[in-house]
Amino acid sequence: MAAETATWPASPVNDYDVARIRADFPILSREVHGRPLVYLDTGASAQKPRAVLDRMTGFAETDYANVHRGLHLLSGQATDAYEGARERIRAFLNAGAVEEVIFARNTTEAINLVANSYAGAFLSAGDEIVISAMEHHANIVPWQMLRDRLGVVLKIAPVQRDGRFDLDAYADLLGPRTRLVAVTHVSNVLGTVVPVDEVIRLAHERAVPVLLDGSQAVVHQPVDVTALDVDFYCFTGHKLYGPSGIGVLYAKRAHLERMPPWQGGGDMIRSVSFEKTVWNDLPWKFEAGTPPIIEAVGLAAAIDYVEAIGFDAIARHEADLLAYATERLDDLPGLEIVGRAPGKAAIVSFTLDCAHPHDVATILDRKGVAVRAGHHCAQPLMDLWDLPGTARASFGLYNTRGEVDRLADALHHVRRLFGEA
Ligand code: C6P
Repeated sequence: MAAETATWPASPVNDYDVARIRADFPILSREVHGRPLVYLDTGASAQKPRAVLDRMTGFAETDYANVHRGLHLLSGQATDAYEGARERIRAFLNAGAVEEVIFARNTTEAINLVANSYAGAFLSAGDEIVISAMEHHANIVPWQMLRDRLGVVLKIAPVQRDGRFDLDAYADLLGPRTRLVAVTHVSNVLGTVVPVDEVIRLAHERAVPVLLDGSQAVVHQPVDVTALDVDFYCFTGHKLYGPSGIGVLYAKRAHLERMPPWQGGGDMIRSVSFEKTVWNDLPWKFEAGTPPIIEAVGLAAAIDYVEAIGFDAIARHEADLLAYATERLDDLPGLEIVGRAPGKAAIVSFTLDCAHPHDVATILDRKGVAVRAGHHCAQPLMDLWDLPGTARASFGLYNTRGEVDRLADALHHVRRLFGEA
């Protein structure tokens, strides 16, 4: 079996009205250092359309109250809006039931929930968890904490130097002690789309459950958790053109029913006495304390917004941007793109031989171009590949070819400044 990668749909864009879409994002009309902003850091966090901002403000102005607690009208309306958002997310992921959709603060918290509750309860010393070499720290550190607590063993599936996930090597890691696979769906550094169908199939053949970190995936294409048959799927609202402070854990009901709660407090209980507490039903068993109410409503609005444009159109537009950016950046002497897996998402990490990634990002910023630089919370990958970090341009549904030109021009400027080493 060769190393493989999955592929986004891609064909030329002609009917995509990017100017109209940009008009939906108030921040995109601002200037940075006296120049029009070129925002190429959507992989870190996406900008928010007016529809999301208005929905959140409108809800706060007229409908806001705490949920599940009050008998008054507003609390009932807020509860309906909050639970309505859960249903919206269920439909977005094509989950079987709303009980399988848990709100968390972000992907990081969703993964910590699974690590503490599922793995904390059902794994023991010597059990193995398979992750990959291109994981974000959010999908490394919780398992390391569990390793220190329980003595579980972490196995690392390698990534090929061009960024492809190595399915053969991954399959070889699955053994009699493997109890969980936890890998990213799309790499935030390399843009690699992991062949998750195969990852899941191979794990399920051995009755091993799979967690996917969908942070960088749900923003580029529809995800169907039922068709994937994935056990746990996590994503974060702020990368999906929604607010920060909210994320989602999808989990199969059979797992959730067995799992103990991981945080205690209000809302996650049915009854409490000093002697005995009875947990609430799903999904609230995993939502202790006042949840991110306005943020849930905002996330539902973000999903409405993205789906109204349509993932087919977004994927085609982003594939066009990726192809154009790759072509322009390949023209730059001394620039090396890190991650060239076929069918990758619109994320371009690169190094320049004449300048450190931090210097690159600082100079680009002076030109109005916002990119991220550093280890991108994937330090083990940087160490493995002996990189000081990379600069990273990550594209969203509002970016344009003109912005790719601004990026390329600014990179030529960096080369001139640093003496074209
Ligand atoms: N990556 C980036 O610039 P949170 O912080 O929990 O919302 O998302 C964490 C996370 C988990 N997995 C992947 C694949 C991610 O890309 C991220 C966030 C940002 O790449 C910020 S570090």
